Amino acid sequence: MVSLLGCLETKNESKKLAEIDINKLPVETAKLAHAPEVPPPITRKEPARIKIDLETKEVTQKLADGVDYTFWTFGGKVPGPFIRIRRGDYVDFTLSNHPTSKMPHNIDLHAVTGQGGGAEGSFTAPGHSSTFSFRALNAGLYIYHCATAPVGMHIANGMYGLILVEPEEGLPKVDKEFYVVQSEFYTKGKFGERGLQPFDMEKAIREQPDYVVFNGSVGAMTNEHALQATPGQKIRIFFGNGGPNLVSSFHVIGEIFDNVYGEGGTLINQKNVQTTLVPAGGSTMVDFVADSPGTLILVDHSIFRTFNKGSLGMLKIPGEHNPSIYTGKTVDSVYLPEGGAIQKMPDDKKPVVATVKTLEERMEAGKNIYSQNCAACHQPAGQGIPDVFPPLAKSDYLMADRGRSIRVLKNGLQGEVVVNGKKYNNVMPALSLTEDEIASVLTFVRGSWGNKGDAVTVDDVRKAK
Ligand code: HEC
Ligand SMILES: [Cu+2]
Repeated sequence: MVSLLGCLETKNESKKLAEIDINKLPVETAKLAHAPEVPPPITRKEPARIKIDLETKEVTQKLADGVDYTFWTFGGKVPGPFIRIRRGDYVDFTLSNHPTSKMPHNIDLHAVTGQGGGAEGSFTAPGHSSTFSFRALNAGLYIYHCATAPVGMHIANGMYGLILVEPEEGLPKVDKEFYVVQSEFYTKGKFGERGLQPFDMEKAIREQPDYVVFNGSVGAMTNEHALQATPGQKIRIFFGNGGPNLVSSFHVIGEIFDNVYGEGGTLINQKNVQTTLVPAGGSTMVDFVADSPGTLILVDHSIFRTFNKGSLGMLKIPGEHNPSIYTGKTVDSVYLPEGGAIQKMPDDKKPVVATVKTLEERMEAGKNIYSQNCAACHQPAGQGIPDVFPPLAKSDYLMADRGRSIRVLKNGLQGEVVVNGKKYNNVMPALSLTEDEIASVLTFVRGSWGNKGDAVTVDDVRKAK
């Protein structure tokens, strides 16, 4: 009964919020902050109309010492910026996709009540902008992420961040707020292997990351980048888990959380907590007082991730070390990452590749490969996006030259091409598909959506140079 009443109340409140005339609201531009910073608390007592501009950009940056990675980002960094609004605010959200992007992107904000959390209204091809608006009906701390297919890949490449919707009365005041997001990276090379590391889809599907990190890279919050506080300060950590796969056992070595806002809701649902569970695509808020000077260590207490994969951050509280609370070995000797080398398993067995034989099997396999690898750009029914991604449905370019279409898939394509009388001048990346996969996907696209081509065999693919 009580819960039913509660539920009805929330409904009525949401209705009231939705009735506020958006044209009478004061207009503001949202203040965004990059991790570990948090924009200041909102002091407004009334809702506002908030303008948010976010840019998606693909950038190559450091993942660990000596290791680079091409991140797909919101705002040029991982995680994307912290967004802070107030319940009842009406948000005009513009997503711009940088012209140098290879991929279309969008945004699903878990704070949005509406189709795809905004994903549908924000789907944006490179060099374009999209705007949609939403009302913040629920307070809480929410993940946002890209939801363009293949969704897992966009998240795995760095596309997530946090949006805080403050309750009308605000959150209890603290002295210092930090923004931390955990996530995993899946690379072709093992942990620490030097150079520019590409994304590894196989490992991502198996949920076996090489890196588990806080704020986008190994060491983003250690040593000279450590978080700083002074003794006695009340501290709040806004903690998100971008995933894409792992659940975090968030713990701060040397502290106890006085308050936990479980799963990023607005209720303090537990006090005096050691480790709190944060689901993938979820969040938490924790409050504690930095009572004792020293270096607190933020970890995922699934502990191999911390010592071998990077999920380690530091919060330094200067002052005289208090040996009755924190003694023994120094931090550096205890927490020196051991690396991933010892984790290699013997792999002397070769995988058995399932061979596709009949035309039906080829079409079926090709359809799957298409939806996972091509649909994000060429669109689910092969219709393409004007000026950016050429159509495959009824494409004269595709159908005119079988060998050429095989080469497009083997090597990628750039420079000007003319498809059905329209010019395109973009980049199609080489997708590193196997010969078998190329045969299947080409058989599928050349035999679908009104295209009437013959099957492409592995032998054809092998011969095309
Ligand atoms: C990242 C976006 C992207 C992905 C993913 C992608 N393509 Fe393309 N594709 C392009 C672009 C851009 C062009 C045009 C390149 C140019 O302008 O030179 C293109 C061109 C083509 C063409 C030749 C032009 C035409 O319309 O016939 C074919 C065929 C093609 N792609 C097939 C595929 C297939 C099959 C897949 C999946 C296995 C795929 N593409 C995945 C972006 C993409
Ligand atoms: Cu994306």
